[in-house]
Amino acid sequence: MNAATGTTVAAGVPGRLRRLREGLAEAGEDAAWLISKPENRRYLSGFTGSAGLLVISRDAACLVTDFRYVEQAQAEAPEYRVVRHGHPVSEALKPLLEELGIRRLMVEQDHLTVGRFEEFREQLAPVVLEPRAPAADRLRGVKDAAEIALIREAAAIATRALAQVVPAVRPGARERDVALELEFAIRRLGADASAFPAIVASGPRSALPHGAASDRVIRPGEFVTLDFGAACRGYHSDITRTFLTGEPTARQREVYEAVLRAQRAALEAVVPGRTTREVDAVAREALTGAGLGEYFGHGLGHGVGLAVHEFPSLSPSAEEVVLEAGMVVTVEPGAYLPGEGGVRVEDLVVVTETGAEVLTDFPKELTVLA
Ligand SMILES: [Mn+2]
Repeated sequence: MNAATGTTVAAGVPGRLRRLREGLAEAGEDAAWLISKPENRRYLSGFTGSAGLLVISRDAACLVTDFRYVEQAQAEAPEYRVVRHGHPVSEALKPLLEELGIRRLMVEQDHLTVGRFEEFREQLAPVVLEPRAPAADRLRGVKDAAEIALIREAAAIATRALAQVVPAVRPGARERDVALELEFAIRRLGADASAFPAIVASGPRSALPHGAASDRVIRPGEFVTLDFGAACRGYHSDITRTFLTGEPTARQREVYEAVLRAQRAALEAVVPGRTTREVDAVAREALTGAGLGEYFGHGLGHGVGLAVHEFPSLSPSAEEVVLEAGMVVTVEPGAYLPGEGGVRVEDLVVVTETGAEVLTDFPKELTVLA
């Protein structure tokens, strides 16, 4: 139960199944999805275990899992018929597909391994496997109130953790120790885990967009980028702030202010009906206008939910998607100057009916820590 909304995330399962089946109608009555991706398994069933396959046809919803998870699956996934499998999995899967009249199995092409695919193709014949882009990935793009409440909680924990850890970001501290402080704070504040290993990148390493925390000792007068998040009951947050460990040089101030202006302009542009590419372009043009366009080599942002990086992608090279209320995305422009250092400012926002609400409420003005 979620205290904020009075609902559970699993309460959304029937609606999610209905939306997935709308897509199945076109595929034909002998077709079913075989869901293997953990996030989609959880999203479509409510089952939180680490192993299991969903078989979803027009009329049936089955969760095939092993001895360890049968009881948990029955409790967490009441919409599903739970089927226990031994080894190989096909010994349980094949008769199930026969019973359900399924002759075509759509598999998640970006998740099922080649080994699993070959094994199932041989052992499940004459059922035909059809690799597909997972439809559930798109369904997950728009969050319901219970999901947004968990992401909001994960974001609040991350911002509170950051406030606690800022005093540890100072000359003489090791990047690795700052990352450890973040980990402690996140867990102490009630998260299940960090969303991902924290990025703590100082000095020239701040020019590495994904500089994992190293043994490097932070020195005076450097940029230090902290990029991290919290995980709460399957849902994630993601935030980045860049600090300075000394009075800024003119160049440092110029680069920081340009990134911050681009970030604020892009946040303003997050409105339902606008597209991912349009919002990306707002930040990109702002940085290009400041002479820093070539130093912003990644997309503006990404969806966040059961996965840290998910649909939709706010990038000039990804599929263009129209923003809708309920989408949760990051807005994270950066400028990375090789050998010098870099700046990124990232907020997590939920798209509302009229714009965007920032979930990672933490100061963004250039902050000197010394
Ligand atoms: Mn991010």
